[in-house]
Amino acid sequence: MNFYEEYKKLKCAFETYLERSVTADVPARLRESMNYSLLGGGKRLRPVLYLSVLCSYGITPRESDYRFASAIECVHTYSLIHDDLPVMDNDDVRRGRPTNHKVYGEATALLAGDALLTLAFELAGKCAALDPLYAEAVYVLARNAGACGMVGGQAMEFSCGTPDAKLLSNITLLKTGKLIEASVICGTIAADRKENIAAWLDFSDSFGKAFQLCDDLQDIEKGEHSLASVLGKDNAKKYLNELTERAVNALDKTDGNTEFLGELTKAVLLRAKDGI
Ligand code: GRG
Repeated sequence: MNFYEEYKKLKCAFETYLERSVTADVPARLRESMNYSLLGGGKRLRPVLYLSVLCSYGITPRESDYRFASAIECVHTYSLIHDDLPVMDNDDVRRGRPTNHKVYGEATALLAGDALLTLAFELAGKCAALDPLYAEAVYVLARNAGACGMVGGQAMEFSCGTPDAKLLSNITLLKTGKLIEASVICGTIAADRKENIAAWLDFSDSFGKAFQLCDDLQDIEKGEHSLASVLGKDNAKKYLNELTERAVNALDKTDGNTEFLGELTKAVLLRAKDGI
């Protein structure tokens, strides 16, 4: 199986589980709005990262792992819905479709985001209730998603005017990096390989920075203020290559079979996510 086939297989197995996340007893319009964003495409990068860490240690993902991976995707989806709202980025289009609030209105979109964030911790909490191995992963997900993580990064972006390169890097570390870090570290915890956490932190640090830079580079022509625009296109590309190399090298120290993750890193960061 080549890399793209393997990615598709993991993504499909995950999506089959994800489809069951929002149960039929949720009020109809709220359920529709939640599923509009949760099941409306996306690369599923964070769940795939979580599942691939397990696979790197020869563990076939268990039902609890698909459940935990769904929790991570629920957090990601809520952040996108809220980020698109008029009070935040005011975006009309996401993944080539109208944003959630354009279809369901701002109140329902806000509630769909709230409900997805809550559902995330219902799913993650169920994993921990069934197996204490996941308890620390719930803590890591909460910590990285919240005020000291992703939400904190978003808050800094809104309150800092025009940030310089250092501040932009700090914002990225939190806003984009912390949920990627949580995906990788929760996978390490679920694999019961905490002795390898330092190497996975190294990997996720470089991956997270590079992922945001990659996104910045795709939008650089729009004239948005970003780390890529501050560094300039050529320097940003050079830095992206360096970070990608650092991420791939960090994988060597994780003590697992990381061939797939190495391919994933290069596909996401250097091939502009082609085929994913
Ligand atoms: C808490 C409201 C709130 C926001 C948190 C994550 C975030 C901050 C905002 C989302 C907007 C954004 C462009 C963030 C940068 C990270 C990023 C590139 C997100 C998009 O992730 P992908 O490419 O999305 O994995 P798909 O569509 O593939 O799921």
